[in-house]
Amino acid sequence: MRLFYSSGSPYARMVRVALRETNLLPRVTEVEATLRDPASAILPVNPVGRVPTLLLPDGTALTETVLILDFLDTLGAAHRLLPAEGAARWRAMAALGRAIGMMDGVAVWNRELRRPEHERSPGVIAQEITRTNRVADVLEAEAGRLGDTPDAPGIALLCLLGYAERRHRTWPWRDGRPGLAAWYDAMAARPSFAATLPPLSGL
Ligand SMILES: N[C@@H](CCC(=O)N[C@@H](CS)C(=O)NCC(=O)O)C(=O)O
Repeated sequence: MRLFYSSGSPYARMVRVALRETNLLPRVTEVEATLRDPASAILPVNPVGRVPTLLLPDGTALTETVLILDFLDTLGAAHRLLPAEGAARWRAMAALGRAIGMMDGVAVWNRELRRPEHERSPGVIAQEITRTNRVADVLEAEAGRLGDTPDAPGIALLCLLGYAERRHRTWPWRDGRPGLAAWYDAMAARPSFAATLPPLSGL
């Protein structure tokens, strides 16, 4: 299998951390790919052109982080990323969906900031700041319940906050959120996280 990723992508990092936590990395070749580029190595296998893309041996190209994380659980690793069934599975999916929804908001906010100033939408930025802080405040209120297991929801939240630390520092996410910050600092020490550190950006 081949995983197409870019080093700055928090979504691709979720899959890269999961591959390390499940010890599935030896079964996957990680391929760094360019984005928004007509010559990108992703395009011949996936016209969507986004990372993460996981190319299976039969040529199926799985795109979308949640689908890929769910697929990894079918490979028989001892460490599962999501419960196999029942209410626990849907609770974990809900937590994962919430982290991804928050990540989507941060990604839109970040994309606006990368535009020339005269092309930015103050309305979109304000909307995504509100969304992001709203979810972060709920997470802070529930921080005592965040476990220390690197399951799919935990990995997604960790990579989201890791993105805020390295590539979206305009958001002072730690302010007023000591529980979330303590959880992040403890989880960020994991080797899977250190091995996938994104480059710093100017934002
Ligand atoms: N919904 C997708 C989002 C993935 C995504 O937005 N990836 C970005 C990098 S962070 C990308 O590949 N952008 C390139 C593009 O939009 O062409 C997922 O969950 O995997």
